[in-house]
Amino acid sequence: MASVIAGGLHKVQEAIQRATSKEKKVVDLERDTANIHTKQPLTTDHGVRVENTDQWLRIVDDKHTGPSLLEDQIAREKITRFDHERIPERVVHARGTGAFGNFKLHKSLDDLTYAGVLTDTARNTPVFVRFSTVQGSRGSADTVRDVRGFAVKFYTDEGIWDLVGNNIPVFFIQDAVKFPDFVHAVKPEPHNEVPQAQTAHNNFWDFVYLHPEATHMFMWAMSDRAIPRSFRMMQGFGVNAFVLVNKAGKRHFVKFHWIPHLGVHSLVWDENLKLAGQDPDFHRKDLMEAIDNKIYPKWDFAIQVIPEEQQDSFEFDVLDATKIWPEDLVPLRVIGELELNRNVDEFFPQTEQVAFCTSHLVPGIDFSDDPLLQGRNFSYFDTQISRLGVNWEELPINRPVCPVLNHNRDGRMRHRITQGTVNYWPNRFGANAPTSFESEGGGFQTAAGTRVGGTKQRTLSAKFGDHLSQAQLFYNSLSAHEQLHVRKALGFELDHCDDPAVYERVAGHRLAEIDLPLAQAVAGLVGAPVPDRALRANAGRRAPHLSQTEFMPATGTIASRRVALLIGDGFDPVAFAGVRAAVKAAGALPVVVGTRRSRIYAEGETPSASAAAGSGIVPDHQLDGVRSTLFDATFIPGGAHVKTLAQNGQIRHWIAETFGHLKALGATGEAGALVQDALGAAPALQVAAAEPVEWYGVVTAGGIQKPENFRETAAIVRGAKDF
Ligand code: HDD
Repeated sequence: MASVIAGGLHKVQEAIQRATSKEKKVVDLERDTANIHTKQPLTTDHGVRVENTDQWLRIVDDKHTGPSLLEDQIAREKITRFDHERIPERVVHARGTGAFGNFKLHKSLDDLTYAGVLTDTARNTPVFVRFSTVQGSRGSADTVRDVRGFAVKFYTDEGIWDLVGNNIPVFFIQDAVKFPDFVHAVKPEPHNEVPQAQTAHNNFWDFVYLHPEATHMFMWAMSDRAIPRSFRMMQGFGVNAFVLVNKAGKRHFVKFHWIPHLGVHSLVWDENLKLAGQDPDFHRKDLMEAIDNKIYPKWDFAIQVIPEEQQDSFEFDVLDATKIWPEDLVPLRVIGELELNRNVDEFFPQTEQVAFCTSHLVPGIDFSDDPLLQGRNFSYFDTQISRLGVNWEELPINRPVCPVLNHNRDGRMRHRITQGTVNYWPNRFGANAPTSFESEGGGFQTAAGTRVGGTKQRTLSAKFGDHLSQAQLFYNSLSAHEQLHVRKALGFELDHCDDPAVYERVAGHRLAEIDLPLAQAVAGLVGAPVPDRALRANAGRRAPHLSQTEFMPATGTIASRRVALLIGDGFDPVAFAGVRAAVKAAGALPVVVGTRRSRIYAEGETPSASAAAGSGIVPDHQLDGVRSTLFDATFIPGGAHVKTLAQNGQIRHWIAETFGHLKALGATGEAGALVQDALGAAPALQVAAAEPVEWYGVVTAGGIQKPENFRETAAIVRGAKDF
């Protein structure tokens, strides 16, 4: 019998290994990629050419009517395949979008770990990142108030490392066994499957009231963090405490962070509500658009480290996922960079079939005893079997770029073919043996030498019991306008709860444990009894980097921002061309919105002459096709077109809405007066006198005008702030 110990790798594996580290996943996917835009004839799934896919085979009479024949195997194949196109959506994080990219380590962590991906600064590690919302179904809108998933699959030379995080650094629950209760409570209610993609309902707020451990996270979820402007403009957090192990076997606890180069930015709530209807794909299109335009989103990769022996040195338990490690106590170390630079070729086999597992670690990284992480390690692998089948790791998007060989066999849809006569270890050939880390620099070692002892109990350490300190810390650390937004978000959410047992207890009790003025304001808004005393002292402690206003790019940039240029016949071509060129030069995306999408003519151009001369502008959109909410800024050039624009209610609304959403508004020439006029008509909103008033300006060719120059200034300014 021939020996089963064959030398070398399969030729595809050899090609992958020969590729530069950046290209490894590209080469790996090529073998499963086909291009439909070819002259190749249409075939059945079994490869037979077909002559007709448009008419089902029938027996017909002379009028060409008659029954369809089951015999038509080609029609049956087409219909059957269609009938089975859907797979179960993810039980949470069902709606998402993804992209490929690259991870580059800048500073080796060889003092802390022997993981190649965290020590080898020469290598590039290909990644696939999937961003998601949590509550909504696959078809729900992007711009909802929700936590965003930030899941990163590293295709390392030592196997897959999945870092499955969120854009909020803490979690709702401490013990994984509570996850089904939590998800049932947050998802649409069981009797009517309402509401979709929202936490604004009785069950969610009932759950969080009954679980004080959820307080910290729900405060984050009520903040602007839960309504990001873009996936590209949010932080990511590994949330759980992991462990790094170095060559000497020393262990450190670690938390992982992603910090966006573009800064952390959010929409305002009114924009979210409108965008959910106007463009439910706003975030996924934003990511694809940026990558298509080569404005590749980037994040710094940073870690916080606590040596194992300092585990008990903090007020909080370092293994409690409802707690941050405040950065004044545990500073961040920036060690690398993530860039997303390639959109997927096809959504289903890539973004939908990608499957993450917290249990997928590479040697040198290990789990901590965080009780949430321990349970996650069970759940993810399990859910992938339900979604994709037991051989889900063979799918192109999920398989590693390093060789895979073991004695796991068979199961549904197995397609790897393993040659040889044995499928067990040890075997008489000594084939495919495990490798130890020490001798061959390979094998994953679980927490070598960790001693564990104790009694079986269903319990957590006493420090897990402090549920409110960090909720206060977070709220105290927000800027005044962020606090206002939290207040209004709570007002919105509890307004959607119609059971007094829910909104009265959250507003009157839970919030009074965090901040009395907050509790009073929200209780007043939602019709709960207004508390008259704080239920917990608030010493006003703050921590750095909890307010997102602290995450601005090092140098101000409008790169990748969408700027609308509004024009009608008779616009000023010089101002238009100048601003369009400047916007482009700054790396932003100018989008021309016209009163129609057919050619629009500048001042001095006559349609017939211009058409002949090939001039005029063909806008990207017409006014009915888009809304101000889809843009970060608007510019209106002067010119005779202003007369027409001024008579258009949609234009006036556009201007007021842009201003109300605190976006830059630019105008030259006659358009300045139009802007002033439209803003003078902006609705006056009531804001309590105690609230801080800031002013916002409008850039006109004449410089920045303070709002007192506008009619009904105070109302406009307060209205803008209050949107
Ligand atoms: Fe989870 C998906 C993030 C706790 C069970 N989770 C999922 C995804 C993200 C997170 C980003 C989507 C992955 C993708 O894009 O495919 N989950 C988190 C974070 C948590 C967390 C940051 C707290 C630190 N999750 C958590 C617990 C459990 C789960 C405690 C169960 C005990 N999560 C799942 C899941 C999902 C999932 C049911 C659904 C789809 C999937 O796994 O692949 O297994």
